[in-house]
Amino acid sequence: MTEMNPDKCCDSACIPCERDPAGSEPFDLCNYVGGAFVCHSNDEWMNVLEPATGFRFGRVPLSSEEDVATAVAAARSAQPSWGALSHSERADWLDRIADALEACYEEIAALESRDTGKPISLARAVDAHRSVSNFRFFAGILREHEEEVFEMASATNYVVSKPVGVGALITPWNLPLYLLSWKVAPAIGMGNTVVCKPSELTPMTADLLMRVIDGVGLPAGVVNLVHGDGAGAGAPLVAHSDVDLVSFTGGTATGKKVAASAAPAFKKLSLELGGKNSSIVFADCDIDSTVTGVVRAGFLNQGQVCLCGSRVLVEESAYDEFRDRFVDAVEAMRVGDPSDENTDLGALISEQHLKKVQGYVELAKQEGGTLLTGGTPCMPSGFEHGNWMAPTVIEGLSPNSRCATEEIFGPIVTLHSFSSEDEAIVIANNTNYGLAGSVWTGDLDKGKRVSEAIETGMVWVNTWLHRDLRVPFGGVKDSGVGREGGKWSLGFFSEAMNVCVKHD
Ligand code: TXE
Repeated sequence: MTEMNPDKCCDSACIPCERDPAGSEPFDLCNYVGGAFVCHSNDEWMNVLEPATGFRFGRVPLSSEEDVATAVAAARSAQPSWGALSHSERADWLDRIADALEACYEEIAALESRDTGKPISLARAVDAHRSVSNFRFFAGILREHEEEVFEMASATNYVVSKPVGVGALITPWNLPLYLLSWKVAPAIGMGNTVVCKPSELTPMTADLLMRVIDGVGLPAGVVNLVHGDGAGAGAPLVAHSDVDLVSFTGGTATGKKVAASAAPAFKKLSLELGGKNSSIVFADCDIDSTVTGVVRAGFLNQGQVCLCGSRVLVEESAYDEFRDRFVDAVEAMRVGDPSDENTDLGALISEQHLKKVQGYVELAKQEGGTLLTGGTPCMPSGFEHGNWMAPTVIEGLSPNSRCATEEIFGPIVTLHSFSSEDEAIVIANNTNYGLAGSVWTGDLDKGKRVSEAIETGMVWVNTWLHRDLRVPFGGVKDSGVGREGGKWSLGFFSEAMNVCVKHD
């Protein structure tokens, strides 16, 4: 690992360049290309800051188009032999990676918590757990995967799933390893080779995954990783002529750029983008479990999950009681040190993002909203340089207001009332997004009926983020294109071919 070059330290405007007290972190990250950790071609770096403290605890390479081209070439040369393996041989490799990840479970949780600012309890229960599960799950369904056969009177049709080729896997900062593993596992499982481009804001666990992959001895070039920002590395990767497939998770605005770049070359494309999801609360719900569930849906990961229920629609007759119980529960959440086991909410990802989210508090006031709680920075002592915001609940906004229809991606929930099932559906559908949602009711038939009427990709009834990895995951409208998950991932990361054999 290249030692940090002190005179390349950050400029005077940055936060004190304090190393992690334990001093245990690899400070300068490298790319991983062709089975080796390599330096990037220029000397451009970006500081990796702890969201909670603002301290720098690493530097990430700002790689160039040249670095991207080298990684794509390594993936291309490895693809034929990797693609020639059987599903079960590749499934064995996924299990080896899962085993090795599981062995560093606590390291994943601790690193993810430091890199994203999320509470350690969440990093352990969600990020670390799902990263291991993703590899295990796809190993399992790969082994079960049987090619379909369609018989005719005079012929037999065999469906053959062939690798697509070289894939670009681009991931965001909110669930770094959870989302990267969600793409890597099925992509290589179906015989593709990949170039990963994690978010420059949260590169640490992507680096850990490369160390795990290197450690298990995965054939060189199957998985490659280029660190960098969107313009310097992401865009050249999507545009590279030898990239056959792009799986992107991130913001809608960026998704449009990715689509515009990939479309002319007819690259296979999956876009998991933003969301503005409704939690619909009917008067006949179990209010205790609903308050708990809707608070979790609204504020998990400081509201930085595309599935978060950031607009809460409550049936008129239950509104006052629900609102009061909801605000009490929000105010009971502990905001603080992400490494503290008792912390419920950590820091937001960056100062820039904090300012964006705080801007919506001001906008809400201009749009006629009333702050019921939060809306202010809340610096836990000792964390003055962090990106802190109290969980915020706003009522009185029109459901058509910008705050109620634009993705804020922070700890802000708006409350709205509705008088009928039909009105609830109209409000839920009045955003440009269509990713997820939840419905809380004692009448399960109504729960299913209302869910199906919402223009979205997935809805939970009386629960939230209850995940079966076999189901389709993805959205409609500005929330993206395509589905991943289970057989949908296997289908996306392969080309289905039909061979028709005539017989007498
Ligand atoms: O996403 P970006 P960010 C939403 C949320 C958030 C917004 C921005 O609204 O505020 O997206 O988040 C790379 N070509 N979600 O900044 O900018 C970039 O380097 C190719 C929802 O994380 O879209 C990073 O690796 N790549 C989302 C990745 O794209 C480019 C979760 C995502 O960056 C690129 C996170 C380009 N032109 C944010 N520009 C969800 N659906 O879960 C950037 N990148």
